Amino acid sequence: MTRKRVLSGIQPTHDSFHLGNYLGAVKQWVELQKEHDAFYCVVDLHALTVETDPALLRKRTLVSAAQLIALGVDPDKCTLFLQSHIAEHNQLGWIMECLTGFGEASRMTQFKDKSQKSGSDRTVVGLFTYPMLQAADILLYQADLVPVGEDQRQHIELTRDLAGRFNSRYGATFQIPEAYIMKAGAKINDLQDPTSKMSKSAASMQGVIEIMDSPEINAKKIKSSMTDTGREVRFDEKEKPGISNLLTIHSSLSGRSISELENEFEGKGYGDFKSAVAEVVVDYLAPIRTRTLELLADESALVEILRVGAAKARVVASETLVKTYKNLGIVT
Ligand code: ATP
Ligand code: LTN
Repeated sequence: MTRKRVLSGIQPTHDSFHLGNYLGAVKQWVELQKEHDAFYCVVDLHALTVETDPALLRKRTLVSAAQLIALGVDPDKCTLFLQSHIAEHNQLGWIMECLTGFGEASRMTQFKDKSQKSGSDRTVVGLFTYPMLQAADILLYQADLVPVGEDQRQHIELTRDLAGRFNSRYGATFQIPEAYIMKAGAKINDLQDPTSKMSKSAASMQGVIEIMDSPEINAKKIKSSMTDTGREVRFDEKEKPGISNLLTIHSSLSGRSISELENEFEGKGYGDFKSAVAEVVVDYLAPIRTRTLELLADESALVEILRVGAAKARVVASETLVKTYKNLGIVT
């Protein structure tokens, strides 16, 4: 039986991934590579929709790739590459743009939210066409499954519509992909504002655990996380959002169930519990940070890993593009 094909991408828009990115996304990537034919890319071209200093883009692209590897994305088990290394993404992206209605693209909520925030003069056209490039990322690899967060569901729906539209106009060309929406339990909240998701665009980073932060900083952030009322360590998202979030974090990293943790901390205070969570987080992240720094120290070896990944990706991408061009009537 052939393995199902998986594709996902992550933007290199920050100096470090946070715990939400890991538990909500990358951890699933690591799981899926075991039984699937997985393609994972750092979508550096998508990151150009936000103006970034060139040195910073370069650094963030490499640190993203290094963190993925340190977190367990294994270049020997999956195909790990940079989007910009495969020109076919832009080539198919244009075709997707020619297939998408203006109104259809205007209905994308991520575009509406982001463009509203910056105003039309500061919104680039690339932000508008972002979902069509994302569709190309997915369809080039004939992906069956696309692991993403809930916020990406609409983009995957658009990708499915575009693939279906192309196939019915020009003949069977693309696999229709399915969104593989990660489980709700994997949503990690901000430590200071535990009713909002942990996010790299948070107003303050005090509630955000970053993989590349030092163990001391991360331990401190957990110990000074927002304290709920009461004293009991119990999972109750309404009454105790802070403690519930910490229980989710502990359980996801230690592999122990929430009820086991509730029993262990029965009769103990929040202070003891926070120290235990800090220890679990620090013990888990410290080797990952060290491994990321090691990978970054040998930049040419890291770039070589990405080139090898790109060579594997290119075989599939070019085959799909040739088929697409032929079906469109482009002389090849
Ligand atoms: P922003 O909050 O600025 O939109 P982000 O921190 O959500 O950015 P993205 O680059 O959009 O980061 O997300 C990368 C991946 O991490 C996505 O698949 C997203 O669903 C997931 N993710 C981000 N934050 C969380 C979180 N707090 N809990 C679970 N998953 C998350
Ligand atoms: N838009 C996604 C990132 C992304 C992606 C992809 C995800 C770009 N191309 C292809 C899955 C498949 C995001 O913002 N999380």
